Amino acid sequence: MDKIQQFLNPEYSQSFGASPYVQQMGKLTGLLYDHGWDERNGGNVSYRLTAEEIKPYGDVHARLRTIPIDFDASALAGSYFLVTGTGRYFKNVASFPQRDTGLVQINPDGHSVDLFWGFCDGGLPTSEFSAHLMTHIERLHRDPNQRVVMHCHPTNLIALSFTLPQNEKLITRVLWKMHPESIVVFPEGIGVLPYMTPGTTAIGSATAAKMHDYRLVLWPHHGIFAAGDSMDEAFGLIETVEKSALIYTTIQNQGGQIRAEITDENLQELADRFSLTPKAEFMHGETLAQMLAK
Ligand code: 2HA
Ligand code: ZN
Repeated sequence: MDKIQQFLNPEYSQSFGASPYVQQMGKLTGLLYDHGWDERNGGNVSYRLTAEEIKPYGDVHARLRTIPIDFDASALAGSYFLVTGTGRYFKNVASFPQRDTGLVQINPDGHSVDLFWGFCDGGLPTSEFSAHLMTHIERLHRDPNQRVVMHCHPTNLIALSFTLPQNEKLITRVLWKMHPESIVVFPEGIGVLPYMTPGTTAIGSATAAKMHDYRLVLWPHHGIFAAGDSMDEAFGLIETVEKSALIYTTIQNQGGQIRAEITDENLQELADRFSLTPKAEFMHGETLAQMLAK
């Protein structure tokens, strides 16, 4: 079908800007901003879409330009991503989606993407696009429904990366013991990288390697990466982790002395009640009082 036929065919007449995908992107980036987790141009989100899903929209079928990427994403060849733009402010995305987000498709050779919608002022995908795409590749091996990668700067979680040892077992157990929801929402725990320079393929591949075992990866002193099968799932993972980190901060503000806690037995009861298989080696260890005394 040529472009004029496409334009005249009512089946292809909807505008992608009005699609639920763009609407959700605007809503969630706004919520991330409202929570204070994406100051200025902080944060980035990518949302994998299929050819079937974008087909009904009339304004996404002409290639606008080709954008190089600095690693081999051929494992995602043909996939579409609605992605936030580099330097764009999350507080603005809902009002200017066609400027601050773009719909791209990964080219067969994996070294470039074609832009089909958005970035209308010449914009480019997020500086963390390699970390996003590598994470999508890794998570798709674990979960064929993998859809969303979300990065943001949750304040209490970042603070905790300065005051706790950067140890996956210890950080996971502290977060699990802050609130019963935590182990239910992320029974596999949270991956922790060393501090690394953002926007590099090195942090991208290190993040993706952690995504083999986790859906949440802490970037110490910087923020978090979350992967999920929907916007709600990725956002929900981050919300739950940050709520636990807020309780940790509040405990410190109340003097930090632990007099009672969610025990390892309590964690096991939660696992049994919700039929979870938490990471076994994280289920037993020091008490919260011992962990926080260091
Ligand atoms: O997009 O958050 O990590 C800005 C960032 C980089
Ligand atoms: Zn960041």
